[in-house]
Amino acid sequence: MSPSAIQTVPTGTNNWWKEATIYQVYPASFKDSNGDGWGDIPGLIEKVPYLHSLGVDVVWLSPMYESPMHDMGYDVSDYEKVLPAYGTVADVENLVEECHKYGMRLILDLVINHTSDQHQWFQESRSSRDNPKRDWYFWRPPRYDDEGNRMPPTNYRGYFAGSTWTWDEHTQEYYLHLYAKEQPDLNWDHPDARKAIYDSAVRFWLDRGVDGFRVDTVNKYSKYTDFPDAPITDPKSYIQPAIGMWCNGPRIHEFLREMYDEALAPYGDVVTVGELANTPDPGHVLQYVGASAQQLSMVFHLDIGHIGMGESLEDKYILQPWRLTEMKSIVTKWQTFVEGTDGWTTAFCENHDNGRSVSRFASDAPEFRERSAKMLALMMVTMTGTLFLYQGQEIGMINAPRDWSIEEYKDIEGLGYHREAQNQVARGVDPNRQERIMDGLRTLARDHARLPMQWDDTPQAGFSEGIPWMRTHDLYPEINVRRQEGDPDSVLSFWKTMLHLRKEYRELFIHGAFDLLDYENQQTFCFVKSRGESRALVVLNFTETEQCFQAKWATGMRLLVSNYPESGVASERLGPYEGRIYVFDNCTE
Ligand code: TEU
Repeated sequence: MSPSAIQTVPTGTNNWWKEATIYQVYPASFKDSNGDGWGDIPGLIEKVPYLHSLGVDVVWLSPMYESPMHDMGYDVSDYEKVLPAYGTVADVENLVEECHKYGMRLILDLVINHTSDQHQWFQESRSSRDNPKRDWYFWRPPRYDDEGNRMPPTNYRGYFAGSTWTWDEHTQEYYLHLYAKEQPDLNWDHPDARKAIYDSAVRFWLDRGVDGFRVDTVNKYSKYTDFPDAPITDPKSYIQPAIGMWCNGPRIHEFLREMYDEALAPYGDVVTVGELANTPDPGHVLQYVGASAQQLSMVFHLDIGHIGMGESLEDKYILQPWRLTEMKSIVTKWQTFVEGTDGWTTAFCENHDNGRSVSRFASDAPEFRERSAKMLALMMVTMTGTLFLYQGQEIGMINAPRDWSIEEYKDIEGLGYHREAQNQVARGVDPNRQERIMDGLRTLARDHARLPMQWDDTPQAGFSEGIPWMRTHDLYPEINVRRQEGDPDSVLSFWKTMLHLRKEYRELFIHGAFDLLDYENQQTFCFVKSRGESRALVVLNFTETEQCFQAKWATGMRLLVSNYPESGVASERLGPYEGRIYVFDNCTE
């Protein structure tokens, strides 16, 4: 069947992206076409038909720009060039064409809170205090303690452990970086810097046919530039979490509106999804995603990714026990906050910054892995909002084996926490912190999402004919696309069916109102979706033992789908990790 004949999200509809399924590709780990061990864009192009057959409408490509790769491309040294290991600008143009040929779209990752320290802009800025680009970044003089020791301008702790300030010997000042020292923060208060960002990072790619962006750290561009110290919340440390000093700053909505007006709106139907951190108030979120705000199409709410993490930034990778009511509260909040508004929401449970959902929220034990993956699929496809799927989620990929050593972990964030813990142990500050951090990384590390995609059972899972930059999962012979494509009972086949069902029941599943049932139950997650006369009941067992739900909820409904083929509608008993969807009859479009 020719690509053009294949049905996708209806084009030309109002806000086409609301009904789209968006699939995130982490370029380094998706498909390597030339055997250098790195995924690349020609490899991704080869897989566009696979993504289309899955039911993907939009590909979100994580950063593929030129970069020293300290943060796997989230440190951009040239927005207008492609990392040679990934390919060329022409390859991206070919990818746009291939996606469009299948009625699909392509969005890129917009990393504009910071550049790489190797970006020409920063190289000029750091060259001298009077360089015209000096203030395109944040430079501040040192402070001194009572003993005359030089100290950073503030006590801020960065995301990757350590201070957010690095000393520059050449110009005798510190520069700000919320992330790695190789990721200096751009000063959005400088109008010339903003204009250059719009030209180089945004228009350059929209001019090449890209359909939109996932906007990295979208609410961190406006800092409190008087740089007050953060409150002391960790008395044993000089550096303190300071997220409130840079999230939702005084000019953030002005900046995002300007970017919308000047760089996005002129291109028409451009979709944007912002990565919104530390914004618990739904009313504030609407200031970003309300259609009338004209800033962003939608945002990710990161708190589902924080389930099981330590409360503080310093303890992020100290694994915490979590209860299902925590997930229910988070999901309910972001499923319902747009009702009656002109805003829109998103649904995701995996991305490149988080451990695998089967391992984190259900069970990757051999006897439960597939049912867990399908149960989570049932939850996700019935969620209101634009649905995001992360590479490998469709085949039930799981976290790296717990016996892998720290040497197999490559991510700057997790390694920063591990190194900090080693230092704390060495200093006698906290003797078992290193083991606790390692235990947390085995579940929560960003690395788990970055193992090579598992295509088949040939060496390296068919990802590369070379040696991959990151170790391939030991279970790839069991968990891979080719094995599942031929199996009607596989996780992959289930996801394909579910994504099709989501489109068939789009009014109910994508646009319906969400109502939680039985909040206090710590074993099952049950909710109703409704739209006009249409109703769906979703019942999910998040445990490895049999659980009950109240059969009366399903009165008058028929079983639409279960991840247990032998389920019967009469049974109010759910097997381990069983999920079901019931609907009222004739409630499709
Ligand atoms: O992440 C933003 C961020 O703050 C991350 O630390 C995230 O909150 C955390 O890992 C928990 O999910 C974005 C990118 O997604 C991430 O990969 C980059 O490292 C970061 O920005 C810097 O660009």
